[in-house]
Amino acid sequence: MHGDTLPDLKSLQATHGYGVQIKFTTSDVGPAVELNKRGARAVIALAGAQLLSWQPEGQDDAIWLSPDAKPAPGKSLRGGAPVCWPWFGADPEKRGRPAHGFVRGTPWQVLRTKPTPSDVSITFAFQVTEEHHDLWPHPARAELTFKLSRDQLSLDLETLNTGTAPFVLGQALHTYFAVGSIAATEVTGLDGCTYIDTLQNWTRHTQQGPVRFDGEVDRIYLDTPDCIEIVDSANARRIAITARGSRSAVVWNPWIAKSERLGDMGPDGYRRMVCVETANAADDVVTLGPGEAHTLGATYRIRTS
Ligand code: TA6
Repeated sequence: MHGDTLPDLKSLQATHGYGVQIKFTTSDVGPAVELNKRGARAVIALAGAQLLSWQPEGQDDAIWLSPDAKPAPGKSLRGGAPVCWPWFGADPEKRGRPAHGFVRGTPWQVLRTKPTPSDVSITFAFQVTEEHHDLWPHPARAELTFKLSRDQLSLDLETLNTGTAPFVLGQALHTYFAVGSIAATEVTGLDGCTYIDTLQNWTRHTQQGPVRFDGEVDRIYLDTPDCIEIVDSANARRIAITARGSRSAVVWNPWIAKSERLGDMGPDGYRRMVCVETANAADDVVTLGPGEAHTLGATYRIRTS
């Protein structure tokens, strides 16, 4: 898939659709694919292969999407799970390239779909080509697989270095989770971790206890454990995040002033979301040699006990 054209939904349905389990459709925010499995549902925008919604069986949506989300070429929708690749955050080379890389909001190719008795999956691909050379001169391919089962959703982002020189890869699954009230939300599992506080001049600190929110939080946690949990007390549920190929995680809530600057968080949107991003960021970026591959993965599961 090259250029900015999105594929024809009819041909995608004919090639990759599968009854109610895999349906290509139009959504309020552009062409998307809907996955359904044993009472669970996920919706993914074709632009940027951006997760928009995930409802495990019997649960309300666990993904937050701004009511003001508007599609724009090369930009992600506010909310869902934008893919930050092949760098996280501001342009590491300070050349004025877009923050969080250049694959958000651009069409990814649908590579394959696969229903099984217990789950349904779809794989998207992004091929770096000559047209991206000014942005990123390294031949590479990214493949993002979503796998939905009754009570879990997995995202696995594999990067292959198809060139002849090594490159440094930074990335994140920049997921906006829905919570009942940010003031009654904690993130656990990070106690004792070092974090870089981007709001305190990128200085390093040690996390004491759960992460709580009474203002803007924008931190990159390092040497993170496999499992982090969002304790959503207002909804009497926890969202368990199990990471793969990652030892860093970003925790972000824009709060009031930043939400106003962003302008697309919707009225008081910050109260009902928290980003916990499974990443390879800061000290945790990955160097890929020619022909080498790395997978960044996350599995989400709701716990109510
Ligand atoms: O992951 C946190 C962060 O880097 C914040 O600093 C904020 O900029 C957020 O990402 C959203 O970035 P975006 O480019 O989507 O507005």
